[in-house]
Amino acid sequence: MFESLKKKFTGTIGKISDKVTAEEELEAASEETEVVKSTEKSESPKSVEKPDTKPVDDRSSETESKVEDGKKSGMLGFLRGKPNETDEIKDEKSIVKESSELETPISDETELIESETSEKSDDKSGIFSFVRNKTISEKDIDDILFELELALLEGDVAMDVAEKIINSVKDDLIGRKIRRRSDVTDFTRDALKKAISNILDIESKDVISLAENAKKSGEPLKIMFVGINGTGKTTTIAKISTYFLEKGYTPVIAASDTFRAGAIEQLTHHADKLGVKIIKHKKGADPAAVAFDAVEHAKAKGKELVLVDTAGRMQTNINLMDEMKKIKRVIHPDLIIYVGDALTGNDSVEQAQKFNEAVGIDGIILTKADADAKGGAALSIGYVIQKPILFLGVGQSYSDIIEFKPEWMVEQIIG
Ligand SMILES: Nc1nc2c(ncn2[C@@H]2O[C@H](COP(=O)(O)OP(=O)(O)OP(=O)(O)O)[C@@H](O)[C@H]2O)c(=O)[nH]1
Ligand SMILES: [Mg+2]
Repeated sequence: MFESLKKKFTGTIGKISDKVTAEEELEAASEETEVVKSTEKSESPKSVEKPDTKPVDDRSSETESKVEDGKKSGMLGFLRGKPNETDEIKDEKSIVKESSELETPISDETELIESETSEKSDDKSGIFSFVRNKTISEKDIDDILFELELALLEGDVAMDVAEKIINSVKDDLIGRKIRRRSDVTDFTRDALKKAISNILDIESKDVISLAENAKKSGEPLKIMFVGINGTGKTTTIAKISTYFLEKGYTPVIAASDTFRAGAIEQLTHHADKLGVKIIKHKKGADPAAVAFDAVEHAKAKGKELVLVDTAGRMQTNINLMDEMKKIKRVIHPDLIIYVGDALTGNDSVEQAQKFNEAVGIDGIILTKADADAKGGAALSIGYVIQKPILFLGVGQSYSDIIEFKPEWMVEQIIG
């Protein structure tokens, strides 16, 4: 689930960490070389007659060349990545030691290098993980975040959402002081988590407490399911029935899809398997009348829930959209739930907007999340219409439904 979204975010964390520390490592490496050179110059004036003449002492010429090698190895270390870096740092350290053997006094700067290199060696996250009081700049992260924004858009994340994430991460990171690579990694991960949590932070509905209130009041909780064809409305009603049955509430199902051939039979099949009462009329009957009868039945029998199945309809089909509005007028549902197919990405977000404009949606159930690698709809849909995702459909069996929790989603995609 949402693998591609996860890859994008974790890839970004890695890239930002590499970029921010790589530049600093390079500077640090050449600075260290400079320090070694200046140590030699200031501490061994006798061994060098003129700054640009050849050193008299063979060993100091060897030292010079090793220093140059050290400088190169610092650069190569950056280009090659971690595995060779340990040796290279050791080399630099031994060069420093050698230079101090040559000229007895050990300068403060040399001590500094030694203590820094030993700190590097102790750090398990990598020898070059130590950086010197670096501050993250816009230049460090701009390109990488632009790349992330494009990747999010390709992954069906809505434009507003992608922009909001990028801006929030920028605001959080630019100007942060870091000391080591792990700081960049942690800050970037935290910044992404915060940005995504804010996107998903939409007041949700606790359907169980709504059912409990309905039980106490003696009025059933009426939930109507809407959406375009084939998104999973009927299957979701069977899953939601199971969910409530397990929690001790008894639903009644209204077969208000009187339009599609086989729809009533399909729902009857589920209701029979679950042992749930279904109220149905003939194909072509008025869906609002079926829903009304189901509510009356629930009231008469003291059942806590009415789940109203409706025909799939395109948001452009005016007659069917009007029919849906009529069901709403007749039974006054407590919740209208838009059932969207996660696999259709941006389309399901746009359709949710249209259904919201037409009837007013209270919550969302995204189905087929089990097959959705992109995750764009799950990340964007709630933010775009400012309604909560209540559940995710994660398979084809009755128990394949999970409550949607923003923290869970953040954990899925950032870890
Ligand atoms: N993998 C997977 N398949 C699902 C999920 N939910 C529904 N489906 C499948 O999606 C297909 C359509 O499901 P339905 O419940 O008939 O969809 P519908 O919205 O009622 O369709 P219409 O009544 O034609 O509008 C079925 O094959 C379901 O098994 C889910 O969460 N995961
Ligand atoms: Mg159906």
